[in-house]
Amino acid sequence: MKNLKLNVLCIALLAIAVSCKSDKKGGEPDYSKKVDTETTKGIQISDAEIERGSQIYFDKCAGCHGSSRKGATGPSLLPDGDGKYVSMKNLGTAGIRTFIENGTPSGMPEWKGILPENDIELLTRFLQVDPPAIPPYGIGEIKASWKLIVPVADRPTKPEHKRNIDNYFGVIMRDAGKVAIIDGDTKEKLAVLKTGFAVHILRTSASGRYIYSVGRDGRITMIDTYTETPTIVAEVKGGFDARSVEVSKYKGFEDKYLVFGGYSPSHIAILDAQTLEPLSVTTTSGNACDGEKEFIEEARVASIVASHTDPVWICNVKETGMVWIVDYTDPRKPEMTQIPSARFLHDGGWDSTGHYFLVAANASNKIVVIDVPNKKLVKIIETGIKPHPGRGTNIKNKLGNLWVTSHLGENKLSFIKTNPGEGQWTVVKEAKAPGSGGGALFVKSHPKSKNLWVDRTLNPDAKLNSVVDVFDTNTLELKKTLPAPEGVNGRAVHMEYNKAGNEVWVSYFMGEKSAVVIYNDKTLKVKQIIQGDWVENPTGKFNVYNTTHDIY
Ligand code: DHE
Repeated sequence: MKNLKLNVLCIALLAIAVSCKSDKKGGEPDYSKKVDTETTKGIQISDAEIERGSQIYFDKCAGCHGSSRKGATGPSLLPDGDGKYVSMKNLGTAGIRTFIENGTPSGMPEWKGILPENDIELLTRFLQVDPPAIPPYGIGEIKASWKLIVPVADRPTKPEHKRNIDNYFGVIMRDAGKVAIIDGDTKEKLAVLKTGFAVHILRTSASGRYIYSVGRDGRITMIDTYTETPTIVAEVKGGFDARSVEVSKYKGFEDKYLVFGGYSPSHIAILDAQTLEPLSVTTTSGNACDGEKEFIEEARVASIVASHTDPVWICNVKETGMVWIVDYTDPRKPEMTQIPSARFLHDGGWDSTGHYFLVAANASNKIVVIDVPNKKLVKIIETGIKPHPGRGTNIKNKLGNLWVTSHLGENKLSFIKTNPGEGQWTVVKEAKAPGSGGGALFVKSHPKSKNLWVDRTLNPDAKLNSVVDVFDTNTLELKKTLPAPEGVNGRAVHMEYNKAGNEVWVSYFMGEKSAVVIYNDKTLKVKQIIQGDWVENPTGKFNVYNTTHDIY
């Protein structure tokens, strides 16, 4: 019913947008180099603008609408439509602008005030012309981009310092294209490393020694924490665009192999985790999970996790809704098992036993449960509008062992029972944060904590997107809402515990006063604020021990 309401709202917005259609705006910029090609049919756009438009699109839109603009979580944005959604040409300049500026109730953020006016104006034209073709990118191209900066033989064999690597934090400075390594014990900044455009996530090797980053430019950067100052030792471009990377964690394979999940091209690449030399590439294009025999070329790899009990990674293919279990025993010829589930697979994590993997199928409002050792689908659970768990989090109370997800499309936390007994693999409880609307991206707890932390990053209300809510894991009642501390502003995003489980680090980005705020998990008081010229739009933070051992 709620879904229906949202769809009706979207259609209403669309209708308003279409009725506003007008290709001529007042005060048009002066296009000195106009190109009026056949495909553009009256839309004037130069080659340089196509290039710039592609960059903005890749950075801000491709994640939801697909690299080739054929749609994913968001609708297709093709000039002539795809028979399902309105064509961009029909929507027209003013209609496209309405969407970009205001967003939609179903989760598209409003870009007014975030994207410069010039960029919004350019996008309104860029979307009405054919998308530029994506060139091929296979193992040869990956190898050509590979840089082994410090060969294995030249690296230290043990740490050159006495610091506690287990409590290091890798912190993403998204817009700066950098990763800061911070000593979680002393809170000192140890290094700020140039890692590539808009790094998305970090993962650590099974030993905890190496930190790997991957970002929207498809670049993987490998950081060694054994050196006095953390150093980049290798890098490679696995594709044009990516969101995920993971390493082999099974006994005997520690720090051996790395998997890269490509958004564009859609492929799984396996690399040597010591050097980043590519070993194999497998396309993920294929038939969709729901038996429609629909072949999907742009089948992007979303979240990836590594099993601790088997030599496998779980790679979630977004558009096909197929969960791939990739056995890396022979990395040049990996064995792949595909499990049909639901669309579109996005983010997910382990239950507390590490036997089951739970992943959001956000376009169908479901959470998919996979029995990893037995390579089979256990259950598909309806939770709420666009579940967005991050890796989710595991808590325990009288209801049992519960895995938690937040939702992007509505104000709801869903608690799924994971241990055997009545109610296993069902939502046994729901909770709401204060205020209305969704926008929550991440949840986090720790086995030693009685708190559950939730953000509301994409809620359009600044009063809600700048706070974090803390719930009691026993009662599942709200304990406290923590506003941005004085001297800090922006949107609160992503929480991470320290190794001891008594501090929580929260990022503030997209404001004028970015920061990483460290809270005492017991008192919920601010312990320290990390700010400075180098703290530029921080997003994800990854504690080495928790990331290595999948503690969340
Ligand atoms: Fe993310 C995780 C994709 C927008 C910050 N993001 C993920 C994962 C995927 C993904 C597939 C899971 C990786 C894994 O676990 O292996 N994210 C996407 C998108 O496609 C999307 C919607 C649009 C885009 O263009 O990227 C998107 N993500 C965002 C943001 O706007 C965020 C808030 C800031 C940013 O980087 O632009 C953001 N995503 C994150 C973070 C994680 C993440 C911090 C890791 C969470 C974790 O704890 O593991």
